[in-house]
Amino acid sequence: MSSLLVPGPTRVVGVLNVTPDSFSDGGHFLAHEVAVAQGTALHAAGAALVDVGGESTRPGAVRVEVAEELRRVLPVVHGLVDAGVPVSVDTMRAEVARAAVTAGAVVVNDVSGGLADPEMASTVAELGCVYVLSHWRGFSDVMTSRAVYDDVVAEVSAELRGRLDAVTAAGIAPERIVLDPGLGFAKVAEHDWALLAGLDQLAALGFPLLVGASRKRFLGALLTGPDGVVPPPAARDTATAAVTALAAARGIWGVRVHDVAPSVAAVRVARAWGAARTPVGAS
Ligand code: PMM
Repeated sequence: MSSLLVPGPTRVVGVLNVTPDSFSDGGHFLAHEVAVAQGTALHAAGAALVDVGGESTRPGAVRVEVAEELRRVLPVVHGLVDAGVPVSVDTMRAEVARAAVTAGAVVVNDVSGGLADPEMASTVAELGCVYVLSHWRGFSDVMTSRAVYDDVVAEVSAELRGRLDAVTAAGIAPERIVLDPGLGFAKVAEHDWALLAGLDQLAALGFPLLVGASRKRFLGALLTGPDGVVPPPAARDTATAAVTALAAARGIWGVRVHDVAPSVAAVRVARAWGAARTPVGAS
């Protein structure tokens, strides 16, 4: 088993988007050296992994060419690997996954769960790295219209099960897989909350879980003031850390966040709380 997946406290995965248009940090880290410095800082703040992405997945985003995605991501992966930072690559493309893992990335984080690129599962199987498989129902241009469920937790579980069967049939070792409910991907706020509340049901699939709530729309909606003003993404970090604390208390494998330090603190709180708990009735 990869050392990344041995049981332990909830890992904090730092987000590093090298895109001009990601919803919360787009355009901030376009220069490669700035991106490497930011990734190194996320690691120093306690991120177990830094997740480098070169294609925005926000609703309505247009796809980038593979050459452009490689141009954005690869120098940053190289720079972080050289600096000793464990790297994950956030991509839906097998070609980018292969290049990044060859450059030293240890995780492929595919928000499409292998659906966007038919070569992804066999490529990851061959690379032998950890694979984050997310729940997904379509690219950014159609995902909002596909946010329709009768029982979101049951349907996401079943669809993840289907993807697990497909990617393991393509050769990915089950012990290298992490599942992610894909908050915000073909989901509206009520779905995101139901999935967070249903983490135990998702855990019953038998795989480590990663949750990416950081700065997402459902937190913006939650924090909207009486004046109707939705706080901007960067003003949602405290709420993100609260999600981390609650998710860590459920014992999940990891959280993917933009602002690492508050989530590292939240994981510690959840751990200390759990360790101090005495069974009811114990003297
Ligand atoms: N969310 C975004 C991008 N990548 N990867 C995983 N595994 N889970 C997520 O929820 C997720 C992701 C959304 O965009 P962002 O990079 O701006 O947070």
